[in-house]
Amino acid sequence: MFGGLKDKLKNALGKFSKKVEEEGIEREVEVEVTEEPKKKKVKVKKEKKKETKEKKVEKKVEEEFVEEKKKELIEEEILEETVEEPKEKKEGFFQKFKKSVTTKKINGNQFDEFFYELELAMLENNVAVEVIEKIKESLKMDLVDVAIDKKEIDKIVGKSLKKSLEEIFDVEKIDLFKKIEEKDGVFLVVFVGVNGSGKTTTIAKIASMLKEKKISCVLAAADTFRAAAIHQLGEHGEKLGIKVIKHDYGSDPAAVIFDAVKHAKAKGIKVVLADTAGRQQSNVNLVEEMKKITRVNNPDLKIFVGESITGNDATTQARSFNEAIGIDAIILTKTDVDDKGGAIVSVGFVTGKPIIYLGCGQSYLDLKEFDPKEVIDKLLG
Ligand SMILES: Nc1nc2c(ncn2[C@@H]2O[C@H](COP(=O)(O)OP(=O)(O)O)[C@@H](O)[C@H]2O)c(=O)[nH]1
Ligand SMILES: [Mg+2]
Repeated sequence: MFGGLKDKLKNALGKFSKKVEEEGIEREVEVEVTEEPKKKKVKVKKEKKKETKEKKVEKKVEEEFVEEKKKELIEEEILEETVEEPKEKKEGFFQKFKKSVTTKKINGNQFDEFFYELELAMLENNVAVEVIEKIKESLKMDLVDVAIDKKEIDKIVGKSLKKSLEEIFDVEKIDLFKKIEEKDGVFLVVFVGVNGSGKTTTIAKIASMLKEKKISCVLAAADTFRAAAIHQLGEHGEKLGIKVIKHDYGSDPAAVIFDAVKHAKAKGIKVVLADTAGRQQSNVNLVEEMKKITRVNNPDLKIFVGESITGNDATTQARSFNEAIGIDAIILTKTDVDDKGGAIVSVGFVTGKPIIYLGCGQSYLDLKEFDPKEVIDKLLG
């Protein structure tokens, strides 16, 4: 994951910083810098604090006792109540001193020119245009017409990029297992996505996780468009020892899911995982089918499954499914064979929906919880 994008980003970032350094307008200024005192000093202070902490407890008990007594005396009208003046604030922990630095400044035109390389690297690695624009705006805010310490250019550019990636991944999170636990009754998850994106395999992976956590489930073979799909889910069910509810090939998928939920209710089963057919997302019949499934069964969660390696296609598909039926979360598969990683960076931002898991292989255990921090570290590390 990210082999290509990581290298290209690093390269482009290096060039960007170098250009700012070479072509930015240079001037020397005096700035006020706030800095922590040397470590040794901090340690001594901490130890001192520790000592006073114990004393403080004693003091507190004493003060509480005095307060108690005071109250009694006030109540008995022996003492007049006095209001204590607040103590003056202590001086800050940080010290200030002045230092002379050589700064660089770049204007908007220079920025656009310098950013081009970075833009190209992202485009080549399937990062969506919206995401590139967002990164561009963030970097611009941090770097254009701002005096940057010449020695810190690399660091500042890297930090700004990291910050904008954090913002890009900042979509509302979903904890699948917490949601299941919170639901009173059967929890229905419907998986949608185009053919071959990995829906059936992902369902089997999640079923395996549920089994591991001792949460009962059944699978609904609602990809009735292809006989092989029903068979494929059946095989996973057999391997995992989990029941699969199926109808004949060509039957109504909404009815299959309805039956699976009915079965789960009757048997006290907690979760239903429903597979669906995936022709192209633009296919009108498919969209109508998805809408009917949603209308009839009112799923607790609609998860879009997309192939990470298809890059911008996965992003476009996610957007289409979201517009058609309103997805709640995303799982990207085949990240083990995706060297670019653009979809991982883009799909959540474009849809406003969280990626919850990444598929990273073909075995049941190859499903990783999505961790934006880890992704950012991998990308920029
Ligand atoms: N390498 C890899 N292959 C995967 C992953 N997820 C699914 N696949 C493979 O992708 C192919 C299509 O998956 P499938 O679940 O049938 O897709 P569906 O048509 O959406 O149900 C199968 O050969 C899977 O084994 C993954 O995370 N990594
Ligand atoms: Mg399938």
